[in-house]
Amino acid sequence: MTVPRLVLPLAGLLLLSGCAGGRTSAAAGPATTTTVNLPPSYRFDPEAIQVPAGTTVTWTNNDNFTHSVLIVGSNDVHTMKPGEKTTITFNTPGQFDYVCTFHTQNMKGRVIVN
Ligand SMILES: [Cu+2]
Repeated sequence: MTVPRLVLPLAGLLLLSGCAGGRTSAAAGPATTTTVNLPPSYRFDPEAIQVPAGTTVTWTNNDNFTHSVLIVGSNDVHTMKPGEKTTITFNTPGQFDYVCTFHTQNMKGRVIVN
């Protein structure tokens, strides 16, 4: 007996669609990355990241307004005009919340250092 022509390709399609069904959990927790983007408008993306101790994190202001990064509890304001970057090195494990000093109500972020 021969296998009907359509059965094997169809089985392949079903397998593929089964694999694509799972959703990634990008929004569930801090992203593992060393770069934070400031896209238009007024936000840090991703808002929360996690890095190992000793990591230098880079923020890039791709918005059309001046923003800044101020680690809560420090006095070191890192101001970025449109197109500018700033970096902060995190040597101590812990949770570091930060704000944009120009838009403290809207722009908040967090760096978790492991
Ligand atoms: Cu801002």
